[in-house]
Amino acid sequence: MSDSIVLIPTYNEEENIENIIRAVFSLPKEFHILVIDDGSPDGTGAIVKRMQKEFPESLHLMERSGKQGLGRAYIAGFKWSLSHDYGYVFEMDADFSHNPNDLLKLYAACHDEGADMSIGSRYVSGVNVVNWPMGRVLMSYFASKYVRFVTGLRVADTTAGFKCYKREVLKTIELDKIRFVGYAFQIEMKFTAYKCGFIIKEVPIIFINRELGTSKMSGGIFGEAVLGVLKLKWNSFFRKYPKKQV
Ligand SMILES: Nc1nc2c(ncn2[C@@H]2O[C@H](COP(=O)(O)OP(=O)(O)O)[C@@H](O)[C@H]2O)c(=O)[nH]1
Ligand SMILES: [Mg+2]
Repeated sequence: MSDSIVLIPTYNEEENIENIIRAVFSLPKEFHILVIDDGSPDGTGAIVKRMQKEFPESLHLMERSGKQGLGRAYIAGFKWSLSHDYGYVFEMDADFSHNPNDLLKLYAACHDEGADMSIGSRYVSGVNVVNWPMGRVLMSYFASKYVRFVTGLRVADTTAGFKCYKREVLKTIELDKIRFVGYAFQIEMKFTAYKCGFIIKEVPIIFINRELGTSKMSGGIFGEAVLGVLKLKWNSFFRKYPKKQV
């Protein structure tokens, strides 16, 4: 049994999925994995099923019908994790933009250093993004500044999707009230955790653009974030957030 589960959402990641699973399972600490696959036409799910024979205890697969967006996939994964006994729940991409070795740093921040949520952050010390086109780096960097300005959230990398949550955070945040699906989903999760009084810690990481497969994010996802942040802030004036139990 492990106290930690790594959620990996996938849509057409046949080039990456096997390697990322093996990389997580070769870490010095034991992590379990839940792959949340949105019916990838390229057969990502079938690869995971084959590997489950090799890792029957530690590799889990949730198959969903059709591409429903990153946020929906994670919400389903969070609920699954809560119905099992995991104390630490991680978000990680399948494409090696997030280095699986950094799971250990994210875990340490929550397990040993008092954080309730830790974030693998690209912008906590300079800009640590490798091989993204300059336009995308600038967009992501200034998007984070914009989010900080509008929401008051004191996090440098607000759209980061490499995270660790203590179980209590996911139990307290009302998951059914989380509405966004793309980058805005990542912002909404951090903002809600902050409003509930949880301690958030950023851990510096280097984000490397994928070498295999293609990005699934689109302009619509970006648009959702720009307006979504304003909505999030506005709605927060009228919402009573559940508080962290001490
Ligand atoms: N289940 C699921 N996974 C998704 C969806 N969209 C993206 N992903 C996965 O989310 C992760 C990040 O997506 P990616 O395309 O690399 O985004 P980028 O790094 O921002 O360009 C990858 O593991 C994708 O396979 C979706 O709609 N459903
Ligand atoms: Mg990616």
